Amino acid sequence: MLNSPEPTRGVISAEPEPIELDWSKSALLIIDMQRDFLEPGGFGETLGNDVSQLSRAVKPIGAVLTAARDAGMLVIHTREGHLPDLSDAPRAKIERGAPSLRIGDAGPMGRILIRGEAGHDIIPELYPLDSEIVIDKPGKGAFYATELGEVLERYGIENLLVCGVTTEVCVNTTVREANDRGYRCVVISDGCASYFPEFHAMGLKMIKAQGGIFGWVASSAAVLEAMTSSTTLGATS
Ligand code: C5J
Repeated sequence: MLNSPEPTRGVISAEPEPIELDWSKSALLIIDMQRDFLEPGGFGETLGNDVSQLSRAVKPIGAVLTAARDAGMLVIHTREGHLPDLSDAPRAKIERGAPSLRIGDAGPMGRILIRGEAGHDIIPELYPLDSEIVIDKPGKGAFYATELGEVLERYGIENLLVCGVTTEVCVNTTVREANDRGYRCVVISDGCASYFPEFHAMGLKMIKAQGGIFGWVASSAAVLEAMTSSTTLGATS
């Protein structure tokens, strides 16, 4: 692929239809695989969620991450979280609901959803390499109040392979933001997860419905297959 003289294009068997991508204009975008969402004692659990629901996405993401690294594809990780003084955290976000701990409160992995705390960090299994880009975001969407747009422009990226958590919140919000900005998003179905399996299923369905109104959905196996057996079809995406 990128690291070889082979063609740099590949066709992913996706829904609602296959999509051909130029790998040199594609990036892997891993959304919020943080301890705060996946481990007990973090933000996700304070909201009353069963955090074990998210672990199923780790292996598929790991497989695609390894392939992307081997291929020299741009890899971007995001982390949802706030500055220690909470100046970037809307009161409406902090005050809502009745969580066991609120954003900024001290928890077993440090202050909940605060940058620099242990819980805010990415899980060890998917830890970014020094060479990879990490985007800190205060919102659910990865474009809002971040440098993501400039980074993608700088690297000439047109296509995003998107995975992470949670399917219906930060993954969906980011895909919608990306779609409006003209990016082709292929969402890796088993590389996403939700605390609510029915929201995961519906979140994917919303993306690929109506001819792919927000993007495409493909399994990690289909993405890996396309990455390892690139072909050219003459399409221009
Ligand atoms: C949530 C996220 N669910 N990363 N954040 O609050 O999806």
